[in-house]
Amino acid sequence: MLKRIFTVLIIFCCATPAFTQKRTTPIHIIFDSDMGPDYDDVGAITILHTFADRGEAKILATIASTKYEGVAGVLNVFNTYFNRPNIPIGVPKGYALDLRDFQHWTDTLLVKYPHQIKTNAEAEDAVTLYREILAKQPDHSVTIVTIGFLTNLSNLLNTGADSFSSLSGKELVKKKVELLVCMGGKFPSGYEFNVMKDAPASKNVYQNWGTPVIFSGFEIGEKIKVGLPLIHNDAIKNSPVKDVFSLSIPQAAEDSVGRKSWDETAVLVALRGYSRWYTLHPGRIVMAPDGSNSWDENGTGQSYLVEKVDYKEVQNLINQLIMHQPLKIAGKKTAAVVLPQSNTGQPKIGNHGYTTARVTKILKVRENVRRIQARVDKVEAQIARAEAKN
Ligand SMILES: [Ca+2]
Repeated sequence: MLKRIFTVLIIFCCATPAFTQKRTTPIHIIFDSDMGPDYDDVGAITILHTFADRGEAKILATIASTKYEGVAGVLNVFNTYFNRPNIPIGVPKGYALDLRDFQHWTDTLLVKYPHQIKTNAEAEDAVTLYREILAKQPDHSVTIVTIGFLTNLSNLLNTGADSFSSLSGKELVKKKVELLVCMGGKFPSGYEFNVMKDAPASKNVYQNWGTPVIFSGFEIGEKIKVGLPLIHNDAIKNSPVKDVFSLSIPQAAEDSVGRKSWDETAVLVALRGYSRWYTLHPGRIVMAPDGSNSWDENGTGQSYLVEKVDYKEVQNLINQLIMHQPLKIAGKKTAAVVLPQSNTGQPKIGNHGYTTARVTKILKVRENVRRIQARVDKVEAQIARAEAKN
């Protein structure tokens, strides 16, 4: 029992500062997401930027744990929409899953919203980016929130010294990271998507991660359903966040009262702490070879969230947070590209009429237009130089 109390105290004191009050110093955070198969990641990245706009978070990087072509662009769409187009983006360059959404919100966003990073090749290697960023941070200062597969974090642990740091991956994590918040696992036991899709990576991380870990388990986000206030809010226009929920909610009967909020809860706890809404159950996760997990009550260093208040309190809060809109920047143009309208007045995108092939074709046309414009700019510059000489 003493060990359990000690573990709770260690996690509470070291890993979760200023939980219920607005922070005066921002949390330095790395966001690691499988931005694509599900769309709770979209709610999560919105909450991330919401707290950054409030001065409570400094986003060090947004990193993908899936590698379908376009995922770097999708992350860049959200970072650009929230006026942070230069946040570093990482994508796994080695083995990784490449799961994509069935609702076609990712390709819709890439057609409709501005993004400087067009291809995954333009993004940095996820693990290299982790090492580069962690090496520069003060000791024990970084929070990592992972809401996808554990692929990158496992690869990070397996790295050796490089030009960024003489430390191994394990040493670098232990020295620089304060807390890992993981949307993964089902507690006290069960199967969960993020954990089992890359089970060897999950096992490596859970066994070898050298800082406190808080799990937001499947059971936490499952009952919190969000997005209806967002999609019915007429004041929100040209928003990629609203577009994703508007496109996706009608495509699944189970989403009719809102999408489940697994990823949003993890980001919320990473940035505002757990103690207002949850208690911590200490121990350590145990992985089975089939990707399922259980919980070692005698383990140390890790905890999973246990509901403390009515889940609707968190649901209401997340519903509010995901309606956050970018801070107004003087002179900034409207974010979205105007698309042709159908007879019903709905944009002809995603499930409103465009197939993937159609979207791909539009992307190609847009790229051709960009190239032609670049040539025109070049010729105009040559003419201007020639005129200046004369
Ligand atoms: Ca996710």
